Amino acid sequence: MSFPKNFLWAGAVAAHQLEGGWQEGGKGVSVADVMTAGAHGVPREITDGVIEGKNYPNHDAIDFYHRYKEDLALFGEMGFKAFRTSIAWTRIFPNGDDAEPNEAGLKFYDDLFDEMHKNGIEPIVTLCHFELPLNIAKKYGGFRDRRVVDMFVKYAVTCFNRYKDKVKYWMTFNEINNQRDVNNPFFAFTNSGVTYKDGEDKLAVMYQVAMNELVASAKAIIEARKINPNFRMGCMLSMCPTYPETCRPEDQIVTLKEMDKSFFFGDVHVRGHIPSYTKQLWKNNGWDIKLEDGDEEILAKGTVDYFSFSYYMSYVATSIENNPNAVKDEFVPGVKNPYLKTSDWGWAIDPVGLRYMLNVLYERYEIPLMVSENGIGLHEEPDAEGKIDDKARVDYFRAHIAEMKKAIEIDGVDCFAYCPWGPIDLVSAGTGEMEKRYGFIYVDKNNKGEGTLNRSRKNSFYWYQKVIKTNGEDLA
Ligand code: BGP
Repeated sequence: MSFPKNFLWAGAVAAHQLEGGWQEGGKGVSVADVMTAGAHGVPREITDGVIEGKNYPNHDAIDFYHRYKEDLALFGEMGFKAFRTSIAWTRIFPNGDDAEPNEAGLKFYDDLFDEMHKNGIEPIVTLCHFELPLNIAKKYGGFRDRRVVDMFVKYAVTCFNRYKDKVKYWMTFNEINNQRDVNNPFFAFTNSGVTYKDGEDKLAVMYQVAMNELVASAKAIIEARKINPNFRMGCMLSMCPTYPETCRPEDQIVTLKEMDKSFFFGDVHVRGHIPSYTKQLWKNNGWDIKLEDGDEEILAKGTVDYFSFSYYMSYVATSIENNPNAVKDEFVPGVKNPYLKTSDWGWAIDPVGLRYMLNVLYERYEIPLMVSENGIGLHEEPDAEGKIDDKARVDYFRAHIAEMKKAIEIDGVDCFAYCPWGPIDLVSAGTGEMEKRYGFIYVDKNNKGEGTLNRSRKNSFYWYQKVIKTNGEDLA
């Protein structure tokens, strides 16, 4: 019993959460650059442009822009086979609608991917990870506007052409299904550059925006295959398995419908057509979701080669209104799971849910799977000797990897890569904190932005190094 021989042990990050250098090399302002620091229970503020005196943690982040050589060497030391990062759209097309790409931005990623290869690390690249050009959000209302589809495709094609010999694994939109929650303005803005207007039917807008993105993704994938037939093209969804609170039949229906909100995105990406349950939902609500002539063929042709997903937690759904067990958290819907502990940020820790999710996805789609994010945010301080014994992180990963192993070895799931989120401490997306730490590598920087930015190895660094070295056999 073992992991496949060429299993990709990796790590995952996103440009805006670690690069910094927000105005360097001709970079434009992204949606991430106008989001202030928040905290658990304190939403990040989305400001109208960059306002003097506010704390925007993504502007400098952990300065990977200048320190990537040191960081990649550390990932190489851990034995990474692959590393998932994103290209900041605003480094390539600073405003999104520029006629020509920005050479300095293209050059930065040339150097970055070269450096990965030097360290024996295969790049896995997300094209759009919560970092659309702000200009697209302001001038076009984000992906509400069909013209943005072609802007994305132009950006994607520019990247495919430039990096066709350096990058094999691509994914189009990060956690594209987050926007299904229309009540949290964070998701529409980060996913699609959308701000809902007072009085509009948010769900109708969400489905239109989602369709525009799904068409953009499919178009990009069709173009990618012309540029290099060896590319492996993927999607990326946030998958939180939802369990019914009880065996009450009504709870099963609510749970099914809850999962369908995410499966809609996966079904279009993988199966290449809009599922019947979604078409019916549009019809029942009288929503006129517009597609252009030829879109259905595009969706059918531009399907993905692999399905990637982030896995952090599971949810619980209930059919009971005003259920007293409801969780009150902006990022956690539903009711509490009495069988699971939660992290300091209220996310249920559920390793078995990863095995369950891998099974559900593989049975549904029958294409290779990648766990493109998994990890736990912890409060951490170095001890008197400057060391960090992050046992809780090791426990978390040990349990999750063990369940992923069962999915592969016992259940026959074809999973080819595992990317712990934030192998190096970085700015959290949801709360904008530095001190929600995910890394195997500690970065000396606090929520106020103070610190030396020095990197140091936590205990989990050596543990993950051993896991990779033994191809997942030694999890002790
Ligand atoms: C996912 C995002 C990542 C990442 C991660 C952890 O939603 O794809 O960008 O940040 O979650 O979330 P957070 O940073 O809010 O702890």
